[in-house]
Amino acid sequence: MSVLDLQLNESSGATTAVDASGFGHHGAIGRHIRMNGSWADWDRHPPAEGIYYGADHLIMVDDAPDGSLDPDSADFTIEFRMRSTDKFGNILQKGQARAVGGQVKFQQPQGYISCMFKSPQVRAATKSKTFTSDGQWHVIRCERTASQVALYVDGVLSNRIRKWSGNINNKKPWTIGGKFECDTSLSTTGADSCDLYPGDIDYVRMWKG
Ligand SMILES: [Ca+2]
Ligand SMILES: [Ca+2]
Repeated sequence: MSVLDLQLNESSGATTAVDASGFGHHGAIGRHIRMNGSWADWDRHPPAEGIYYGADHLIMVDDAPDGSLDPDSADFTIEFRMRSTDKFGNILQKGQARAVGGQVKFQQPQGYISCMFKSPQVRAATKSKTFTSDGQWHVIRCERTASQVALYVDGVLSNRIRKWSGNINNKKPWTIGGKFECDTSLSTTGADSCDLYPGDIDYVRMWKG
């Protein structure tokens, strides 16, 4: 079942990313993000910059009280279309390292997209064998099932880890474009960078079960 369908086709200046899934999981569009009617464009803030922008650099979708945006123990698939030329940034995540209930995260260390599902008990992460920060559009799809986490790039299986990733349900929002709890002037955040994503995202879709 589709639980999130952000087409990101909003016009310039829009502040709400409409969810077409029917669940009403609309996103809040931060000020850094330029919408153009077709996709969303994030500006560039390297980790070394060290400035905390809060929600300005993010599209945030609140946690759903009914759990529909959490994997729980179910099959869970995430797909998005992205274009980037930088080798850093967290594209999409629900929760950070210290989140109670686990987390889900996509990042692109060295320009290779990775997908991680982490429950309180076990972590399953896999990294693309395809260089994804080459300035071309890529469809990234990560399928979490009872037996594996499988990562597809442009419809082709790129890598997988054959491992159950457990029961994941936290109270955190989905953040598109980086972390939210990452003000490094605070000792409590547990983050050394906001890992702000520079690039474009055409859409984000999720399915549960
Ligand atoms: Ca939740
Ligand atoms: Ca779009």
